Amino acid sequence: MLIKRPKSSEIVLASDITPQAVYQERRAFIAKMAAGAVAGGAIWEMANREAFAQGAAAKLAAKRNPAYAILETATPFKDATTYNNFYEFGLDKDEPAQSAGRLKTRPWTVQIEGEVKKPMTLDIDALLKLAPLEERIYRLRCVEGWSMVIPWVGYSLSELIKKVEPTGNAKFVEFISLADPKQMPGVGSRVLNWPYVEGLRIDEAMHPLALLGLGMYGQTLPNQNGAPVRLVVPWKYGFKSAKSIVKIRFVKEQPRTAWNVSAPAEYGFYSNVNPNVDHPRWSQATERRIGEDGFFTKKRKTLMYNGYPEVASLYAGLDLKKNF
Ligand SMILES: Nc1nc2c(c(=O)[nH]1)N[C@H]1C(S)=C(S)[C@@H](COP(=O)(O)O)O[C@H]1N2
Ligand SMILES: [Mo]
Repeated sequence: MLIKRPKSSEIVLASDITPQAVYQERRAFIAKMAAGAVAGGAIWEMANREAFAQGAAAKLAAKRNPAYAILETATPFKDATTYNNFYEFGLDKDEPAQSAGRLKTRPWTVQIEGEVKKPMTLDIDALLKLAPLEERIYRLRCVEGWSMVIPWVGYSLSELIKKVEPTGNAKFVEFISLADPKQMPGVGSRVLNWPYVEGLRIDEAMHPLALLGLGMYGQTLPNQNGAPVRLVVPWKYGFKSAKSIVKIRFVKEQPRTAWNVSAPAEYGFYSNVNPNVDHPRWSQATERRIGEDGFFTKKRKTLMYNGYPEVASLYAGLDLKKNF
């Protein structure tokens, strides 16, 4: 493959810039390629052919939203689906791919309750139809120091939130994953309190970048990636992105999240990707991109908010060293 990968300094987050600037940046990007005659979108497809060499699964058509597409090489499908954190299916990275096959993802309902005017229970087909599906290319960075670039399919979580009409008391949103020991062998372990719970402040949850994920790589979510519905919060460490969600609850108080309960000194509520705040046991300044590991592969510098600076205003006045 002769196509050059963009350096991190060349990463373009289209939502940061005007359409004109997007166009110029894309032209500059294309000019760097030997095959200068090919259109920008096609170059991305070419560079990502390997990523799309995937097994058979239910197709999920979605239009790419260029405002939410980072121009980085996507992680190969095989890596994104065999190197997973999903503790309900085991602690090792390869275990979810081996044991999540038995998870029954249909029928599936998500119960939405708490401080809302219109509580509702939606099944997966209703969720698939709730808003137009978009493809968004987001980074997911794990607190362990690795990252992936994944073409997700879904829509802004705010679409769902608007439907249920939160009351003035809804200050936080809690996301609760399935915890079924019959289907999930890891739920027997005591590393976490089950069910897995995550949470966002309501304004974070309403930010258009926060994605309700229903698919990836043009198909429905593989079970090990959180089928049939998960959260993807691209500016936060991966553990905020709860998988296989069965309940969404609007609450007054900050939720007690699973990782925060198990290790409060290591995993705060906010969990913003922040290269300046070390994890107590290791640095967060750099990351390893899954799929490009080799003996001589240099680590990448981790970017503030994982490279999504438009969320910074959500945290104005908050001490990010205390509120990690
Ligand atoms: N229910 C549940 N959700 C979860 C986890 C988990 O163990 N259980 N792990 C989290 C962590 S630590 C990460 S890094 C991401 C990994 O998502 P991926 O396997 O799709 O890359 O899922 C997050 N969501
Ligand atoms: Mo993670």
